[in-house]
Amino acid sequence: MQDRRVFLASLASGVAAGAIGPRRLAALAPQERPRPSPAQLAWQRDELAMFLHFGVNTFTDREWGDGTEDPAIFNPAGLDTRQWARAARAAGFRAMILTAKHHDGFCLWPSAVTTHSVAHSLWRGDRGDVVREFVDACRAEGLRPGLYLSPWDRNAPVYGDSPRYNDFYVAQLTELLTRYGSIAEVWFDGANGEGPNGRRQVYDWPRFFGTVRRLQPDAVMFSDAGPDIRWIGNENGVAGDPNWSTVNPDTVPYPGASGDAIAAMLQHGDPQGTVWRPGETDVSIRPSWFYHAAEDERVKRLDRLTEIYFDSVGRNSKLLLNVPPTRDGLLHATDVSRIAALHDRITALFADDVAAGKHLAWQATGRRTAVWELDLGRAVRVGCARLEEDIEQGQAIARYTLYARDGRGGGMGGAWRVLSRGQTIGYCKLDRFEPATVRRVRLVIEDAVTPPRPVRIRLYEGSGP
Ligand code: FUL
Repeated sequence: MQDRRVFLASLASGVAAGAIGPRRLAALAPQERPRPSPAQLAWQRDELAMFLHFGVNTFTDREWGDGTEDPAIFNPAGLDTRQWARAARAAGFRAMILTAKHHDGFCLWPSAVTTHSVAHSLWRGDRGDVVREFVDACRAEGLRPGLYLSPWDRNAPVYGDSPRYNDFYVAQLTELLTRYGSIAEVWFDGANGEGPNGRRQVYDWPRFFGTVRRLQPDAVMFSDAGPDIRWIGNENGVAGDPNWSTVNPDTVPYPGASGDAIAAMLQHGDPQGTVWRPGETDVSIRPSWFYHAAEDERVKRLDRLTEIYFDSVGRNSKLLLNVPPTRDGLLHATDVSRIAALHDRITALFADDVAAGKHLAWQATGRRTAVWELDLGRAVRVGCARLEEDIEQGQAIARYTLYARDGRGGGMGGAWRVLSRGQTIGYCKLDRFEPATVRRVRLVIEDAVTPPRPVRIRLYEGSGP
């Protein structure tokens, strides 16, 4: 087992775009630090993606189906994937990920290797294909499609007969990755239950990852163990603080592994990490992942969603917010209005950057320290900062303090006071603080893992709830 783990880890790091060998950071020149691939950059810049849990569980009112469902129960009479995509786009989402197959094994596309699929439901005769309608809707609304294909399959008779199930799973991956055009993200969860024969399935992760790379070289792969995107380590909508996009791949050898060191690596990443593998924060807008009418009054409130946004996007992560379709095949009106309200609030909070164009000199004060000053030109009230590193060059900042003074008496007056302190920044760090009237702002970089580069500072009046 140990050998296999080491092998998997080295494969995962080798498969990761931009991966470098497991040398110590101290030996690395800045240009050797891990950096994102174009696909990882595009993934991060989406900021918001919608997760859609949909399948036989929607009709049985369960969260984990056991694979014995009659396909005939799947009958979303009013299914309208354009309604999903329009609601997502209007609320600022840039990607969507659909559960093409959950643990029950029921396929939302007509898979040739199983009868547990939409092709054996009554919906749309035997011609239904939810994945096709989903991908078409994404394209029509300019969203990037992603697919979740559960490795754990409680229906497949060959599950637990490892080589045979791995063939079966690769056949399903191949169908999904060859029939529907470009797929932006492939989502592997780590759940791994007992097979019907009592044996555990040993997944051939190297083969799965290799299949995706070969068939969709521009897709990112998500799992606890990447190789491109890592799970953030919880389903509460909270990324770690700090949250490094670099990891040590040996710490999380395969999806589904657990332990304290793994939990910490998922939450925080590792400033010494040798591989670029940013964290994705998945959370449901409702208590459960699948739609249950009993939860219609328990859709997360706007303030909670705003907190989640600050704790994920605002901590150098990406938010994957689950909005599950109903039995009609539509997003519920409450959920749609809640994501629209979130969008309105975020848009209002970040409407007016009072620091735009106001940066003064960036000054290196040491090999790993620097100071960056802004003159806002007039006294303005601010309550929130958005800090951004140029992550195309990697992630460097390890500790900073944001100061301001009110500038009374011609711009230089008033004492410097602390607005916020933090550790790393990465793609986006959102700091909220007690609203203050400020004129001069100073970002002091107190530590960095490589010589720091100028940070983009945006300042806003509102601080949110
Ligand atoms: C987990 C699954 O067991 C849950 O049902 C859900 O799909 C979540 C996003 O991933 O591994």
